Amino acid sequence: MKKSLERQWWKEGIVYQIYPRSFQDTTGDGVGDIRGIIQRLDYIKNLGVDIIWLNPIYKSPNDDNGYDISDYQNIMEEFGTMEDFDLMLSEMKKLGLRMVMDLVVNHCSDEHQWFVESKKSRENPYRDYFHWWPAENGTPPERWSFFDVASNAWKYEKETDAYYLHYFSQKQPDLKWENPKVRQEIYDMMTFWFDKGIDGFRMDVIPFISKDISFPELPKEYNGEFIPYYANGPKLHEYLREMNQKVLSKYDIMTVGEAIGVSVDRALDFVDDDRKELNMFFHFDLLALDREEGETFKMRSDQWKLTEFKEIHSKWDAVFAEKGWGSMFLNNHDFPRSVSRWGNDSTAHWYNSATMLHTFLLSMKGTPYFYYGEEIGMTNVRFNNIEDYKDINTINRYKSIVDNGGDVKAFIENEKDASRDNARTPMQWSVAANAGFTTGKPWIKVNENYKEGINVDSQISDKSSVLNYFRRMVDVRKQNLVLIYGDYQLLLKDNEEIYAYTRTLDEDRCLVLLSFSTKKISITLDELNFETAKLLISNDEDHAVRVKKDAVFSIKPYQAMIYKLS
Ligand code: TEU
Repeated sequence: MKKSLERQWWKEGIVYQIYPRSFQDTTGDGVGDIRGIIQRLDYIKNLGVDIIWLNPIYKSPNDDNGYDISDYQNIMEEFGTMEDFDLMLSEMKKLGLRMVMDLVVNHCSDEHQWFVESKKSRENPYRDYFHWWPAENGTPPERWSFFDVASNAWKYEKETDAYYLHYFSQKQPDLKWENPKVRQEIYDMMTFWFDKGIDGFRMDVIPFISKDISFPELPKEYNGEFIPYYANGPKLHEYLREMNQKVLSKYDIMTVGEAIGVSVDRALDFVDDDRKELNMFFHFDLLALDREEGETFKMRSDQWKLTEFKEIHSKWDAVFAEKGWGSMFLNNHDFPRSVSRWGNDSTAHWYNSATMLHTFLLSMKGTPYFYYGEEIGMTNVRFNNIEDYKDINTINRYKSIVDNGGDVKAFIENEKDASRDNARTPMQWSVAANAGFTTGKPWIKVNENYKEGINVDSQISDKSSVLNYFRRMVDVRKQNLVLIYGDYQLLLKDNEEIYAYTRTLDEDRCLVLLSFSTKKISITLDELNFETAKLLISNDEDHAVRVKKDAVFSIKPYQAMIYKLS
């Protein structure tokens, strides 16, 4: 049997990602908390999902909303206590929900005890936990940083007359994985959480943990493409195998790496079952589709094409056809809301496109990951003013534009589509003040469209809501193993409006038809046998008319349908 057909709970499960800061506040401080998550577990269970992934909840000064951890074995004060955490975990277990935590170990916070010690003196026992460049060796070779105003990943420290490396903000120093003590600390910390009973880790920027630590000067070909030059380093797989052997292999858990910079040809190095490294990862190809070439944050000036979208998914499906396993997602805390980005959030098309995208994620091979609020079709907030943005990424890029006399107006326009804060606004629970998220002042503004039907309360009682479609579609996936394990085959490859594919497992075969168009489209699919076809789901009451003889479909704007063919 193909390895990819071996049944596993993490292949059959559906993941629901929570950004705890924005999910549910119970204390009135305007920040979501663990008690809030506990309060909403019944809601989550009723969605039909199985696994909850929590963005970081560890102690953190919040320079990058928890991705700067100052204590890996404690809880962020704003979120609650370890008792709250233990209660949340046991409540989840009672409901049969699994919990995946975020593992952020390329870097920690500069307020972590390790770094506080490390910067004290060159002789400090923690000195070698981080990458230091002594100033007497001259200015360190250029390294680019994501969140640094000057895009410089080296920060000078006077006390010890040396620079430290930070691929992200100045408050996120990179850990030195080459030091076995660092690795052991991390494995012990992972063991601590597994022993509590968590079910896995999502691994933040995992390919960055290994670097060429001789820090060579960048070659001429560099041209800003930093990933091939100073991420995915020489010891990456050695570390992942060691981590697997020392920790992961001891538990029935799942792992998903955030595989920035990993292309199809290297994919199986991470997730081929025989290599014993990770179970799944998130690739970045889709995320780059609507951005300028080589730019993470700049929107493309022309429109992305459906054929490109199909090509990415077909290419990645093929990689995992025999071994390994994929992961499917359309948004997360780093990228804009899926309906605004891949669908169409105008009044006319919001419902159909949000439900069409649900149909897509839940009918593809690979574990589907949903992001809180996606189930109700939450949209981009599109802030007009820099003061409304809370994300260090936007704020520091803004500062750098101001410093360089750049076009501030164009920057804000770009952020309306590109910013991470689009996806970080509070969960929209009801029409109550602040969408029922908090009784206080929310840490980030709520999207006002909670008043116009984009909230849980209004949708839960409405049979034909985005939310209830989501639940129906979850059911369809669960009832049809073919949608989980079946082979994927693309049809109508060159069609720019309709995404059509089949899924086949032994005798079972489904046809998925998805419109990405604002127009009514006709297609012919005469190569398939529709004799016994049965409609499993459609997001439009007045669903496609199938003319039996020549299999002509007339598909409405953003319509989605799944037919069981045999
Ligand atoms: O993101 C890594 C990453 O590459 C992002 O910088 C991404 O390119 C960017 O967010 C696009 O807008 C991870 C986390 O998911 C992110 O939230 C953290 O800020 C980052 O690592 C640092 O830990």
